Amino acid sequence: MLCCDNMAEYFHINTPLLESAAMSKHVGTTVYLKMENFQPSGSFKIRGIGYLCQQLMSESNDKGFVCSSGGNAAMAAAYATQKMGVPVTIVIPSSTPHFVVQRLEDQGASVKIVGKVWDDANAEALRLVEAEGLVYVSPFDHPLIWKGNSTLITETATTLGPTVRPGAVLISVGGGGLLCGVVQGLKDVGWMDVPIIAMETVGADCLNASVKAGRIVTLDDITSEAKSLGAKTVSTKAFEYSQSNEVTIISEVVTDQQALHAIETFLDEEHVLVEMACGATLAAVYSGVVHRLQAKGLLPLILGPLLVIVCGGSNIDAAQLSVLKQKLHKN
Ligand code: PLV
Repeated sequence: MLCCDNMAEYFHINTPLLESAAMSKHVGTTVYLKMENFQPSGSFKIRGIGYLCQQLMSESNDKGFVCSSGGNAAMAAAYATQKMGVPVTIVIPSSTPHFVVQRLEDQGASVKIVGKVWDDANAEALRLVEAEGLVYVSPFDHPLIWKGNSTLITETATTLGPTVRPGAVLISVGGGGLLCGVVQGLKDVGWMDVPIIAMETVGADCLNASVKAGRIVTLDDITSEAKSLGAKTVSTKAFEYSQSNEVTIISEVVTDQQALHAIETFLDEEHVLVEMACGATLAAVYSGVVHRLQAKGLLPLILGPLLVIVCGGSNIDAAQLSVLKQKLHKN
């Protein structure tokens, strides 16, 4: 479905903001879930990627776009380009589940599987830009993506109304496009004092490693099963925000087991299946990260409503969930 604002048509929808009684009980304050899993393409990615594709449409000529992805940016790019009638080549690593390839092809995208992790696929996408003159679509690193992603927060502020202000925002971090969008959205609505809890998994923790080192570091490998968080290097803008005084970003890491436990609990309690990348966010509630931050004095003991960005993700189905259970419960 295409929606309209007063300026232009865009591809994302206004998603539900649900109060969760079960999660509120876990964390001891009201929890609002921003249900980005309901977006066309299955994740928040359509906000930024859809907006970027629209804005770059005139540059694409008849050659089209090339998008590197862990899976969800690809789903968004395939959706947007199909609506626009522009060809797209998607480059994904072998770690993206095969059923995603089928879904991308069903939407008319040409799919190339290159390398083991997203950074390998991205190198091939950049080569195609040079060799074939395709227009590059990054999954997270572009100001237009951040602008598109910022609508998540402006939309939430409109839904909550002027009297409600979150105590904190919980998100996942891959390359940092969601983080940059959320910071921009907080600026737009005057919520810059609202802390962001930026979640990653062990082995896909490029922001956390950089925050600890005080400089941008590149991970040797992606060892987490949360492949959609698997950028080896965080974007410069996201790192800069983590170091700046204008916004509070608390970088936290959970294990794959905690992320898996979170998606299982979310499925049981909310009846929604999301992927591991989103499980990292949810684990902050289910595995007590928020409580720990309160105990350390990094968050107030009496915390305002927690805004949880349910980023969603298509790299999961019942069979994939069983595979993850077997892999991770053995360890
Ligand atoms: N996934 C990107 C990057 O992968 C992609 O290509 O799909 N939650 C979900 C469900 C995601 O798919 C992603 C990013 C994130 C969170 C993190 O967003 P980011 O990259 O903007 O920090 C390698």
